[in-house]
Amino acid sequence: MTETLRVDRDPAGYALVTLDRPKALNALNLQTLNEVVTAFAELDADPSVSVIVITGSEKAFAAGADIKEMKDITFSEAYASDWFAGWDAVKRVRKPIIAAVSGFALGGGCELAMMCDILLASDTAKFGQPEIKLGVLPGMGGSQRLTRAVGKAKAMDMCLTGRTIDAEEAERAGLVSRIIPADELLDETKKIATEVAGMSTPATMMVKESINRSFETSLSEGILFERRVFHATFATHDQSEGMAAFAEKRKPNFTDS
Ligand code: CO8
Repeated sequence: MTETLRVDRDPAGYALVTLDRPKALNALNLQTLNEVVTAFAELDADPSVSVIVITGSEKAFAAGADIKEMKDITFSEAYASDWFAGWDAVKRVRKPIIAAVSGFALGGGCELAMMCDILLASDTAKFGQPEIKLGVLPGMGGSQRLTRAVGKAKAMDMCLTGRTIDAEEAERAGLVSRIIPADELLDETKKIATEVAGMSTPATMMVKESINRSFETSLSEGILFERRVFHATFATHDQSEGMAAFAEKRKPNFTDS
């Protein structure tokens, strides 16, 4: 039973996780952290789910870590409990995660979106790392992932001034892959999730693993990793089926095997 989010599995092969703390603009407290990482782990292990979607409300994807919960903790408490290290579990999810962002994605909200694999923005989305205005800095990977996504100049600008950027600027900078009108965001996201879920799941997982490897390794090691994984696809039924279907001019019937 979750209290700060809803989880809906769709027969098309994706699951929709909706952050649901409207009174706090989906601020991420420890309960939300536990519920998100537990839901993600369950969905990652569920063979009926090939893709995970995470979204918020039209007004806010998430307005950051919960400042009210955080404001009185001491350094010792934060250090001893490794405050928010639990979010590292998101990067261990092996199935693709799509973030559908409408409204505010600030601080930890922006950082959660950046942990995902496809980042979709509504035309009302606003991204920012405003922690500097609270006398702190991003603490869930923002200084690292934002820099890799948008480059040093814009990451420094955003993290040092705390300014938010709109969806247009986010797309120009490479932070998001598509902008979708706000009232169509959920439907379009579901279509994209259905499309990805219809691919061979071993192959989509290998795509995720291979692209993410590029952030952790040299180019030549990354290319070698990709080639070995590519070779491995020839051990799957879905590779035979996908290539046979192309030759026979029909739609492939992937079985995730
Ligand atoms: N935490 C807790 N409550 C919040 C948060 C938040 N991050 N954001 C909004 N709320 C609450 C407000 O307090 C308010 O509650 P109440 O009605 O009880 O006063 C309610 O949500 C609605 O918010 P507003 O009235 O402020 O709504 P507005 O539309 O006027 O403004 C904003 C929306 C601009 C998003 C504004 O709420 C805001 O600036 N929020 C804070 C944004 C922010 O600074 N985010 C960064 C937080 S720090 C962080 O994320 C660090 C992450 C890493 C931590 C890792 C630790 C190791």
